[in-house]
Amino acid sequence: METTNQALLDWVNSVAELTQPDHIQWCTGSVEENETLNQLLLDNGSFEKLKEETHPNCFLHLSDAQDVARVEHLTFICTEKQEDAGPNNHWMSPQEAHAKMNGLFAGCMRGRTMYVIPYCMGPIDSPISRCGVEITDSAYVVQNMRLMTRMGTPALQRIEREGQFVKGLHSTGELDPDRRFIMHFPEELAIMSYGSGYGGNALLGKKCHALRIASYQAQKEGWLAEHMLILGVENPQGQKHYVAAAFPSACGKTNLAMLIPPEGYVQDGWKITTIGDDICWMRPGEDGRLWAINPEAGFFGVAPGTSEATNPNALAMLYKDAIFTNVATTEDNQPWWEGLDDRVPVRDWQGNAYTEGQGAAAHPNSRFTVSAKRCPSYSEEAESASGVPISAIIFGGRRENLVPLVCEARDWQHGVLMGATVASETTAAAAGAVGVVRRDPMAMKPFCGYHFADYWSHWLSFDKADNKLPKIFTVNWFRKDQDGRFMWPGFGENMRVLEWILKRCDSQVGTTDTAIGGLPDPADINQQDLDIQAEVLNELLAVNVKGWEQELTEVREYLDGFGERVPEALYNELDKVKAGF
Ligand code: SAT
Ligand code: MN
Repeated sequence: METTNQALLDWVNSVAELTQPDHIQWCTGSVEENETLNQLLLDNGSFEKLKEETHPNCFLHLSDAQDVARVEHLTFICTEKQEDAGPNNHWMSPQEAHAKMNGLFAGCMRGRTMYVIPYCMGPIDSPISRCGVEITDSAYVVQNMRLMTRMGTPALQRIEREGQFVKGLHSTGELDPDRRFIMHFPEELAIMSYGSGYGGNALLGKKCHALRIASYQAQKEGWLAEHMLILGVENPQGQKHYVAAAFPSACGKTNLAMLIPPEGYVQDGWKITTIGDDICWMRPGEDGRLWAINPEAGFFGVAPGTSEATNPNALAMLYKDAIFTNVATTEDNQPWWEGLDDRVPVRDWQGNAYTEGQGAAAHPNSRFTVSAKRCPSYSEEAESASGVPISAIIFGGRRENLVPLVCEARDWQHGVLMGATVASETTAAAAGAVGVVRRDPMAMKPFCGYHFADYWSHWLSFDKADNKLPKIFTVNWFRKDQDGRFMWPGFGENMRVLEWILKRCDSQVGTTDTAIGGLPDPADINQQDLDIQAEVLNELLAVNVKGWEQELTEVREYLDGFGERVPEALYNELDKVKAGF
């Protein structure tokens, strides 16, 4: 018997009966297990070894060309009542979904090994953490889960102590897009995913558990499961603040989480530490502040654009013990992607010979997987059982126009409206058109496991007298001028905006109050060594009244789309903004 938890044992047995694997392997997380699976993946061609001298213990995985991103149109929330899933989700009844999935899973692991991966999302000893078990027939998934979660024996022991776990069943199936579904059963704390081996579709601890299922649990239990990075900022006086920031996929969360401040800041003694780059679970502590953990233990980051200039910390962690998915390779078999450097790769992400000028060599959503411990800026606080107290929450998006560089909400309620209505241009992280503006509330559009209107009510419910809630801000690093050039330098220079935000948290600077919120006086943004013209900064911090009136009309229509469940408070806030012009 592999576990003392009867429910787990029964479930594993019933899955084996359904899927008919040749072997069942319970994953312990041991070093030998890691080595054996790497060897197996090398032997069956799923892994290729990268150059050992420059990239020890690094592997390349090239996926099926049709399986390179999350598939939102095939992702379902299966609640008993359709309205509980909300218009923000595709819905299927649990009965229909189970029938469909049981059909797909029947006998699908014949000739394969079924891996049972107990995992813990968050530090093993944290009360905020939650456990799950993923069953999969993909050794690639096991190796990614090993880097992304705390998996194996310690997680199983916690499950045996607590009795509770999320059940995730995954098979790569035939990788046929017509036989691909990602089903969530929040009421059963269960996930079933078939037909894809790609990150967010297959590493079930990540978006499926830590966001879709966890957001549902969080609403019932009074906490928040969010698509946010968490970073620590230490000022020259040694005071530490923690910031949580929500951005849609592939909008620079990893870069912001690992930011290296401009030279002058470093000399003055500013420091940024990384807690997480994608997911944040937070709850009010006894002191009324929101305390947050990163439920993950690794990074599944977008490779293209990652370079010595944009994210030196990320680059530093990618020379050892990493998995690269769908990147290109150089002549001497090093991983390569657009934006890394000016070498020309010889093989593209599909394994074909590549010559210069043939377009992108790495897939735009190619990824690296690496343990967080490899990151030079990774903070010890990320392992803290109590989490870290959050001083500021940031909502961001990718908007060429209109949205200012930074703007502060008047209060929590206004901040919830800001978060609920942020929009962003779409990226390659999801299948579908790139560059289309869509509203992406709290960057949770593809990840909220229930009705958005109920989610906003849940956010509003934290506004209680005893809570000392973070201040809320919006940011936009992506404004462009008439010639299509970025107006703000971004990356490390975003430190200047963070500094302003923290000064606001400590009441050291004021704001210019406008209808849309509090904007900085440009003089309060540190411009030392910054190459930006005064008019450009002024424009980044200006309110385009006409543009905002149009935006507000669209925002109202958007809220209306969620029907009667939309909290009145959001409409009141919207009226306040409108009345402010
Ligand atoms: O969904 S993934 O976790 O694979 C990546 C992302 O979209 O953030
Ligand atoms: Mn993400």
